[in-house]
Amino acid sequence: MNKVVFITGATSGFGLETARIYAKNGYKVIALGRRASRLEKLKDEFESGVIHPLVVDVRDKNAVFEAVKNLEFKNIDILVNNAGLALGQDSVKDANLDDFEVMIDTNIKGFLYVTKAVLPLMNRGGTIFSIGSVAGNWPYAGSNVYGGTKAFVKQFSLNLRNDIRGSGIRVTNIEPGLCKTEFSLVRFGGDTAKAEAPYADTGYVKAQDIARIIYEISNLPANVNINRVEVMATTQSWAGFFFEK
Ligand code: NDP
Ligand code: 8X3
Repeated sequence: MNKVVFITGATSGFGLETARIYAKNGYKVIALGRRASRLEKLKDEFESGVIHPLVVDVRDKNAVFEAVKNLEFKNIDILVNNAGLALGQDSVKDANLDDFEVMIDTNIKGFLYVTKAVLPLMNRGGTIFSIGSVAGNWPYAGSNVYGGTKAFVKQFSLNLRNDIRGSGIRVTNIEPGLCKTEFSLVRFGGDTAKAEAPYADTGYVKAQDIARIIYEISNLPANVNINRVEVMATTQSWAGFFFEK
């Protein structure tokens, strides 16, 4: 019997590479995202019946619950709650309130809708992954609401572990630092120069690296729960405190 993995944000970046690694290793993959054409392309990479596209906006509560209710799979082994985004990196004073709301609706509310909808289908021994961020652990200028949403993801994931005690379901929060995906392109509204700048003249983690970490953790023995994993590029570290002079 093939194991089943449910991945949100499977059209790009971490989610896409995570879908690929599980599909290559014999899992059935439920791949959720808004861009149907990308999900179809992913489906065509594998034999029929491996990738199951789910075109859903995680911000749409009814659509999330309806899609999960209508799944052909009634048991899920792994949930990768990955869909999310940052919009802008301006100070609170200058930032756009609508952007704040989109981040909250996607990274917090959408994340919760998926968790609530999928949790009843999770198998004993399975794993729920949430994708937090170093931004949920460390402050930086312009991270304001984005970092706040990822701090929520971290704390909620730790609390979820307590709530599902006895279920045998594991919960792991992955907290990546600088990774090259479409994340920055989205954050800076499609401005390629701004999006490329963070990656110039430095190293970064690749989406395939995060996918591998998720895959390996899910295949640890069932008695082992990794609570949190913070992942940075070898070239990323801290700049220290700032003192106004
Ligand atoms: P990408 O932009 O490459 O991928 C984001 C994915 O999220 C896409 O598949 C997108 O699909 C999906 N998504 C966004 N909004 C929605 C929505 N409303 N409904 C459904 N799907 C949605 O970025 P990453 O792969 O880098 O990001 C994945 C996660 O990792 C995010 O939660 C991000 O915050 C986090 N992260 C990223 C880091 C980085 O440096 N790259 C570092 C730390 C954390 P579609 O647009 O087709 O709906
Ligand atoms: C993405 C990493 O440092 O841009 O979550 O916030 S960062």
